[in-house]
Amino acid sequence: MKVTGKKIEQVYSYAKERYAALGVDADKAVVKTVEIPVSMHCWQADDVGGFEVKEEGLASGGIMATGSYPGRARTPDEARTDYEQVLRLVPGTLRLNLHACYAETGGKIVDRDALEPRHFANWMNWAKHHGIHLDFNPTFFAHPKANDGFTLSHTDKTIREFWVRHTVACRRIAELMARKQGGPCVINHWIPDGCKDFPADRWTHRALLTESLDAAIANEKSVNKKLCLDYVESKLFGLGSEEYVVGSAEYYSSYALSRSIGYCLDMGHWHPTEEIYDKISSYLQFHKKLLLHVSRPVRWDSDHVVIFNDALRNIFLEIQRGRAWTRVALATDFFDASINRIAAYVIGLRATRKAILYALLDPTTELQKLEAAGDNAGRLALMDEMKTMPFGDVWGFLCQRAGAPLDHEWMGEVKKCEGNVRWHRHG
Ligand code: RNT
Ligand code: ZN
Repeated sequence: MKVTGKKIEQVYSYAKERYAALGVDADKAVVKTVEIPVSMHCWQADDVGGFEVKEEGLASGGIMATGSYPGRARTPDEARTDYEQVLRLVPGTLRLNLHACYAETGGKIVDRDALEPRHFANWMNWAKHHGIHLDFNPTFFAHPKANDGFTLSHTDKTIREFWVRHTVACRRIAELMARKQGGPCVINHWIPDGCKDFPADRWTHRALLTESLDAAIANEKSVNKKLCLDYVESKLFGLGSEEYVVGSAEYYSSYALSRSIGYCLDMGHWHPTEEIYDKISSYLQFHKKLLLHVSRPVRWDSDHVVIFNDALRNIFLEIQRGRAWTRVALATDFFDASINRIAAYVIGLRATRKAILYALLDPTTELQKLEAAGDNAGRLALMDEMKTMPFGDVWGFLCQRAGAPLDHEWMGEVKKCEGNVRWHRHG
């Protein structure tokens, strides 16, 4: 059934009244929701493979996409075609979050420490053409010098220095991206460093990591820190680093705070039942800004496609209730190779945008009033009633206004081009 534009406006105007009765301005929420930038990760399109010309002896380095659904992007052009379709199907401001291994070096092997902005010229031109900004990440995995599980914290100085040079090279690329796009570029540093079983020395790697990060970031003055916004991402465990991860939450939150750089929390990087919503108001007492990696762990850091669930809504509700929207940067981080990859993007990005809208429609003032009056039952009742408010009608209106399809429409478009892709893309 085709829902007409007029019908969407009619149901929206009823929904708007319902929210207004709770002191919430739905028009404002809709406008603000589409303005909040969400940085879309480049790596769902090709299963975190990257496009660099590779040397021998690769390892997965702690990241692995599972599944073999056809249609993986095999070239940067195929990936960009996929992103373009995603941009058409997802409402709101998107950025593109690139990894260094997506460099285009014209068929030549260029090692990670020799990467230059020109290797990302196609990406910058593409982004400019589509009016979107870029973010960036050094790639510390899938490389011979990451094969034994340590990079910036390796006990071998030459290996550490290689990765320090890579980090600096990436920060220069990020700075240039920022200059070209006329706005800062977020660069996120995640390293896989750690080991499978009990190390006899947990201390040395952490001390070495501090030395490397200081050399590459804190004391590296050649990069403009207003343009290149550095974040460090913590993790509890990874594939092959189950017992010990050098860059733990305690390590990186302390490092970031002591060096005035940003801290990144990924939703999947904690104990299995631990969620991050409660951490936001703690970290933001002391940190200036947080980068949030929007992901969905299923029993472990599995990077499932993000859906509109409590874990996601609670994060954005926290940001709304603390009026902290300007103090967080949002980036998606999931990869599922077992389903259509464009659909994966659209599901995850639309869910993220929905959860932002859901939070902006929260009757925060009313809830906080009830709490101040000691009416805890009233607070709980209103929180639960919000779940059956006509939220979907506001979301439908937002999609229409942003020129994006409604929820029941976009999958048809993905299916239409899936036939083509299945036919052409092998391997
Ligand atoms: C890995 C981290 C990291 C990566 C990307 C590809 O556990 O979550 O953010 O997913 O850098
Ligand atoms: Zn992450």
